[in-house]
Amino acid sequence: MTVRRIRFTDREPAQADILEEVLSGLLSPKKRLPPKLFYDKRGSELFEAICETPEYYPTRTEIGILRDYAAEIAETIGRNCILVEPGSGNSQKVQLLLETLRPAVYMPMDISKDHLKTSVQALGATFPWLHVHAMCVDYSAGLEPVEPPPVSGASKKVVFFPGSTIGNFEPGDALAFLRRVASLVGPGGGLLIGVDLKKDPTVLHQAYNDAQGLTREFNLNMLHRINAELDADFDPGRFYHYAFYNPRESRIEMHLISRGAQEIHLAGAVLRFADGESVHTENSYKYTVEEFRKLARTAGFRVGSHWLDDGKLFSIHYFDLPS
Ligand code: AVJ
Repeated sequence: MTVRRIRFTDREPAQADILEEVLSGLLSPKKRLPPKLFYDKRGSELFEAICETPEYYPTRTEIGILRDYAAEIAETIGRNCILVEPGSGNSQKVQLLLETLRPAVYMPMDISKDHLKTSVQALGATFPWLHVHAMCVDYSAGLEPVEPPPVSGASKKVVFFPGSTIGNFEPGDALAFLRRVASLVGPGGGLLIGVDLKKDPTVLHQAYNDAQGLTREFNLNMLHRINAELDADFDPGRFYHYAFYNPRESRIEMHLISRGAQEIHLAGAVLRFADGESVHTENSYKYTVEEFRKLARTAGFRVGSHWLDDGKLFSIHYFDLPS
């Protein structure tokens, strides 16, 4: 049995689910909003612009590692895998691997339907031999709906999770996520994952406080989005972007800080903000190579090779499960 060359499954989250998450986050004693809400159309564009800034090193560094080691990485994984990418965005990074890796099928998953549709079309045109099964889904709600279609000649399942997106998870949630990946790929399966490394806190600080103010716009865009999609009346001009490295927790924290006391209306609820009160919008955890290998081992993986850039800013790891 084979799949059609391009398939699209739509499980886009309903507005009602987003509203529920936003409300519960903003009604909790420590206000928070989930980082996945950054990525509407404008947010995705801003993120791509952040990746071009001199300060934000992770994306270009990871791309450099993928370029330099594509052949070695592909050889480590082996041909004809079922390649699953949660949070694939514009699928830019996987393109550096496809020609050498030659997967039996590529399964990009993303919460943003427009982004996904555009990138699937581009992939289809650039890689005419490639089978694509795209899914519009919120993978943070679980990897269960991702069960790949049966593909003839497929060797094993491999999850590709670049970009240090794993850094958005609390360490306990990161472990739970790795366990879910392990159960998705099963015996013989693998995980290729990009992880940002611990480094000079000033370098980290600058990466989330770029001089052009794009990270600031990206953070504040969450409020614009909530206004537009959930009928709220945030004045983004009355919030500061505040991002810093918390070395005790090994994480960048991004916050929106209320300038003065204010009341915001959202779907019939009244939200009160004290002067200086924060909405925590993102954590971005940093690991050493050893710390991350340990986490993967705890999740049941066998640790394999890893690849770094010369500056040791970023890491890409391959882990697998014995067959
Ligand atoms: C896409 C989650 C890896 O944490 O560095 C960039 C997002 N936030 N600048 C990160 C982000 C602020 C990014 N991740």
